Amino acid sequence: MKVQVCIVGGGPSGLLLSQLLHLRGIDTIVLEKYSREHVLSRIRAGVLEHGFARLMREAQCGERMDREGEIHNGFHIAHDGVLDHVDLHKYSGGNSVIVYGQTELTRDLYEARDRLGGKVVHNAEDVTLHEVKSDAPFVTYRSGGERVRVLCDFVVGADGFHGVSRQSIPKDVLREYEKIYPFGWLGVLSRTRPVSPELIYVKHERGFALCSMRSQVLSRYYIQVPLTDKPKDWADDAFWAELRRRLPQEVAAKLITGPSIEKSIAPLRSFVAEPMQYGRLFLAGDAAHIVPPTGARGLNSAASDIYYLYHALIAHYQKGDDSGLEGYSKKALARIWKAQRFSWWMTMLLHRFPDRLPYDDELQQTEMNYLFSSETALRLLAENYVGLPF
Ligand code: RFL
Ligand code: PHB
Repeated sequence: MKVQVCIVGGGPSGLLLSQLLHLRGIDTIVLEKYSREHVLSRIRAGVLEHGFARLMREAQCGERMDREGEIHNGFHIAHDGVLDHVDLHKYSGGNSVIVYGQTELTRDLYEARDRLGGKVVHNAEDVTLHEVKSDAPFVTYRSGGERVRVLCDFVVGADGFHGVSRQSIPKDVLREYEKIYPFGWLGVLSRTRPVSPELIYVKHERGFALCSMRSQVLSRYYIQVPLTDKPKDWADDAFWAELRRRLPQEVAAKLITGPSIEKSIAPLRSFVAEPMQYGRLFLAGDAAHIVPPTGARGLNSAASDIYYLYHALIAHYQKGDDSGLEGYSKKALARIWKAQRFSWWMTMLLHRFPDRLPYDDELQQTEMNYLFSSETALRLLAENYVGLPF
C-alpha cells in the first residue's frame, strides 16, 4: 500500500491531522493499536482552548462541540477556606475555554473520518517504522495474522507517550527532559449534576482536588493521591468523603454524589523529547511531550503541533516549500515549553508535596496571595489558561 502520510496512533492528534490533510487532498492512513471502543473508553481531557476548537471547525468536526460544549468564561480556585474567582474573559482580553470531553471529540473525529472514507486501521499490531531517515520510509504492521507494508513520503508519530514512534529515534539523537511528581490524580466520573457551573481547583492541606464536568448531568472530580494508591483502594463513599473534606464548606454542602461510572489514577509527569523530527518522521502530541493535567494543556499542546505540521505538509505538497517541515521541531517546541512552564507552575501552586520544607509552604502561600492581589498575575494566568496563540 502507498500513501502520502502514514500516521501512527488514532488518538485525537492523529485523527485530527488525518482529517485536515484529507480535506486538502492529501492521502493518509491512520494505524491504531487498539479497537475504536477501547480508544473511546478512555476518559481524559475536558477543557479545550479556542485554538483547538478553531482547528476542529476547520476539520469540519466542530458542529457537535459547538452545540453541546459549554463555554466557560472563568473558573475558581479554592484555598484557605475561600473561593476566589479567575475571570478568564476579562483578564485574557475576551477569550474563554470550551468544556467538551476528549472522548466525545475523538468520537466526532472518527465519524468525520468515516464520512470521508478515511483509512483508519484498528488493532494494528506490532507497528514498526523503517528507513525514516531515507527518502523512502515505510511502516509495517500485522493485522489478522497478515503482515502489511505501507510505503509513504512521511511518517507522523502521534501514538502517545507509550508509542513506538519516539523510540524509533536513535538514543544519541534524542534528548529527553522529564520530571515525575510524587503523586497522582484519582479521577471519578459520575452521572450527577456538577457542584458548580464553573470548574473549581482546590488547594488544601490534605491535597489538591478538582471539580470538573462533561455536561450538566455528568461530573468529573479528581483528588490528589499517593502514587502507591490503586483505584480499588477507593470505594465510592471514601472518595466522596475525601473530596468533601477538601472543599470549602459552602461547596461541600452542595455536592451531589452518586455511583462512579469510571475511576482511574493518572500519575503526574512533565516530559519533553527533542527534536520532534528525525528524517521523515515527525512526532506530535503526547508522543513528544506530556504535562501534568493541572493546567489543562495536554491536548491543547497537541493542537499546536498538528497546526504547524498540517501547514508544513500543505506547503510541501502544494508549493514544494519545505521550510515549514524543516522548522517544525523548533517552532513546536517553543510553544510546548511555554505549556510546560504553565503546567508546572499550576501544579506547584496547588498540590501538597510530601517532602516540602516549611520554606516551600511559605512560598506557595505567598504565590497564592500574590495571584489574587495582582491583576497582572491574574492576566498571566488567564492568557496561559485560554491558550497562547499559535
Ligand atoms: P493519545 O490520546 O495518547 O493517543 C495516542 C494513540 O496512539 C495509540 N498507540 C498506538 N498506535 C499504534 N501503534 C502503537 N504502537 C501505539 N501505541 C499507542 C494509542 O492507543 C492512542 O489511541 O495521544 P494524543 O492523540 O497526542 O492526545 C493527547 C491527549 O490524549 C492528552 O494530551 C490529554 O488527554 C491530556 N489531558 C488534558 N489535556 C487538555 O488539553 N485538557 C485537559 O483538560 C486534560 N485533562 C488530560 C486531562 C489527561 C489525563 N490523563 C488521564 C493523562 C486529564 C487526565 C486525567
Ligand atoms: C477534566 O475535566 O478532566 C479536567 C479539567 C481541567 C483540568 C484537568 C482535567 O485541568
